[in-house]
Amino acid sequence: MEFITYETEGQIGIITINRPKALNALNSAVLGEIEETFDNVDLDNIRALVLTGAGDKSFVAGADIGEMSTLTKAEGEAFGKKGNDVFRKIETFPIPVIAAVNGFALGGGCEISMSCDIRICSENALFGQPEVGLGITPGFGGTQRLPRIIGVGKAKELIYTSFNIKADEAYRVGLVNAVYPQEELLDAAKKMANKIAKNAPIAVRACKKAINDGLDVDMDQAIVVEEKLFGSCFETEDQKAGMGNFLEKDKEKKLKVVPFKNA
Ligand code: DAK
Repeated sequence: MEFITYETEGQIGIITINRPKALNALNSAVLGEIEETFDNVDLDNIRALVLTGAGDKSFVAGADIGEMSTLTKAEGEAFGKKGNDVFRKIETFPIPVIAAVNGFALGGGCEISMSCDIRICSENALFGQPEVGLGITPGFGGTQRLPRIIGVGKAKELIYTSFNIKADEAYRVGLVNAVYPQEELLDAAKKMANKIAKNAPIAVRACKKAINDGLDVDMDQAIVVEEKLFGSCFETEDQKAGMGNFLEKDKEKKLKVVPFKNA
């Protein structure tokens, strides 16, 4: 692949968007490679992913303005659909995806980070939806995910004004969970991914599905979503081993790490 690096370390995978000439901006080729990378993740062995950008300046500086500038209405819709399909794939991917935002996260960059489950960032990160300044609306889910993550009022302010916010403000409004010095960011993301990977994989996947699917429906339906996924855990070896170990009288065994299995 030309623009994506994918590495695995034990049970986690690290996807790096690598297009330094354009600050990792997303053109059709990059979007295609991101999709292909996710399609090829070995879900039998990998339990969490980290998504980051190459270099120490930019996570993703948006959709590629050069490529977009000459689009017709139909092409614009097609480009928007391509991005949205890839971002939705990330959002609904069976295992958790952590965005390690290591610099600019503007437009499509902010949007791809919001399609991940969790965002952490470096101190030099900058978030924003500058689209109205370019004569367009956020087109890769920004109008939908930003209000869901930080609340309607703040999201409308950021989108209408096209103001960028720095890492500390992103943390204050809940767009990111934590801020790290640049050189510590990737390790922090990997550490979080490894913590996730140590837990029962089927239960973790069920949690992601329960949270995502539950947020799309009213509370009565959401509770049913949770009940079904909760019930499904009782058909797993992980549940038997996890609870069995807890109930063991033998202290040694009780504290033993459960050898969680995949489906
Ligand atoms: N696209 C293409 N190239 C970009 C780019 C981008 N978004 N961002 C940066 N680059 C390129 C620059 O053109 C420059 O290339 P060369 O001139 O060296 O060839 C190189 O990266 C370095 O950038 P700068 O020289 O500008 O670096 P600075 O440090 O001075 O500034 C910056 C960094 C990130 C502040 C600045 O580059 C910048 O403002 N970039 C644009 C940021 C932005 O506005 N991003 C949002 C793009 S709009 C839709 C689908 C999706 C979207 C909308 C609609 N549908 C079709 C429905 C999404 C839209 C967006 O994401």
